[in-house]
Amino acid sequence: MDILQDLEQRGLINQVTDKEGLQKHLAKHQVTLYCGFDPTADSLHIGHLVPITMLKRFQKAGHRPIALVGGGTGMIGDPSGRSTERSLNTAEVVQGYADKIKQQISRLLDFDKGENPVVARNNHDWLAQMTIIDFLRDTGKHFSINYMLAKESVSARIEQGISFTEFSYMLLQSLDFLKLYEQENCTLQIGGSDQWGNITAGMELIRRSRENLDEDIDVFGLTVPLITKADGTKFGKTSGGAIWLDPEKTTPYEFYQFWINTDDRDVIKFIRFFTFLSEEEIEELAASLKNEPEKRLAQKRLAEEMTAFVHGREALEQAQKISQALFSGDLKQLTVEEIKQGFKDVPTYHAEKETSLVDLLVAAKISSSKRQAREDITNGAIYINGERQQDVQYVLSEQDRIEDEVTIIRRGKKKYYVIHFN
Ligand code: 629
Repeated sequence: MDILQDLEQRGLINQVTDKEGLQKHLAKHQVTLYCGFDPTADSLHIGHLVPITMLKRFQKAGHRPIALVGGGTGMIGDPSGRSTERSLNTAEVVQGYADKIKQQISRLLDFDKGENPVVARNNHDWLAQMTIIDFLRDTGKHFSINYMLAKESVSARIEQGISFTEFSYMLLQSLDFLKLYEQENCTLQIGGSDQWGNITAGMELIRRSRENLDEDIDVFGLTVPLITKADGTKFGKTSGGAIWLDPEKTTPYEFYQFWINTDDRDVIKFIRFFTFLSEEEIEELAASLKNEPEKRLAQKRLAEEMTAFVHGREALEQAQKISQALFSGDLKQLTVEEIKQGFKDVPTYHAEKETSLVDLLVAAKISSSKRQAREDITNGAIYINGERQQDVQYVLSEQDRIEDEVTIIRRGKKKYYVIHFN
């Protein structure tokens, strides 16, 4: 099976400029392709994982992917898929984001390794050098305003308004494709469906600026679909915000849990989209989902594959350990580090070292009054580090502190509180 058939089967193709042509092109050559990532934040998020794994799929198929960081375009701001103008970041901020994003991509894609390594480029290298006169003469002259106004990214903003800055963005991305075509023989650009207009504009620029050179120009564009969820909510967002790839922003445990919580109706589709599992393995997971959904084997496999891919095997094992401890209630096996990951969104309270359980429950607002606290304890609703405590006279001591730092109180089945000691 060729790469396009594999992508098709996985549902990863939204639009292709010339499917048969591309199929032949990929069969005949080792193709250099690229995808761009603008430094608009200090981290990529899970929405970026589809194009990143796409680059890897092409690499595995023997082609040569370029990951382009938009150090130049990030200074301008892509209007694609956005209803309002972006606010500009300073050059220092964009540069800082670009460094972080390059690092992140390099960890996921193993730059410079093996036979056909992933190549990293930064469009700041050529865009920042360019003079305004060259830009308007050599690039601008190939585009009519009519063509640019007809692009979805612009036409969708006519009512709202769009600055000349964002309006011009498509020319910069087009220039990138031309540069990479000339310098790297890059003949395919991929991206999300929001990038179709920019990708086809680049193909147009390549054709027009080289039309006198009497060469066969084989360039292609391919987009992946927008990820949708069966319940209609936006993919990749939780109540806590975006799911980031940076472990400092979204811990590996939270990342793992995000995938574990995938809806039954979405899980097989997501496995096709995001993982490298074979069709046979996917069919097996689909059968398990149908016959023994309570086992959640498909969700577990998806969470394992994604957590290992983004954070590594060790972080995956830790995320599984935390999940297991929280599920069973046996928290003593956890380190403070693991507790911090697992209980990031749980209420915390700072207490004095010598404190009675009743006083702590009231002070930390776990129970609403002393009377309620005593009742909660005698009723068996209070757990210290996973162990029920029914003595109303109980005073917390060193033994209740994990690594001499924290105590986890649970009230009822699921309400957790993290107590730090001064
Ligand atoms: C210069 C910059 C290029 C080619 C592309 C670019 C970036 C592009 C863009 N992409 C999005 C981003 O940076 O804005 N103009 O966050 C994002 N992309 C991945 C997918 C996307 C897209 O990085 O293409 O569709 C998200 O899945 O929104 O020469």
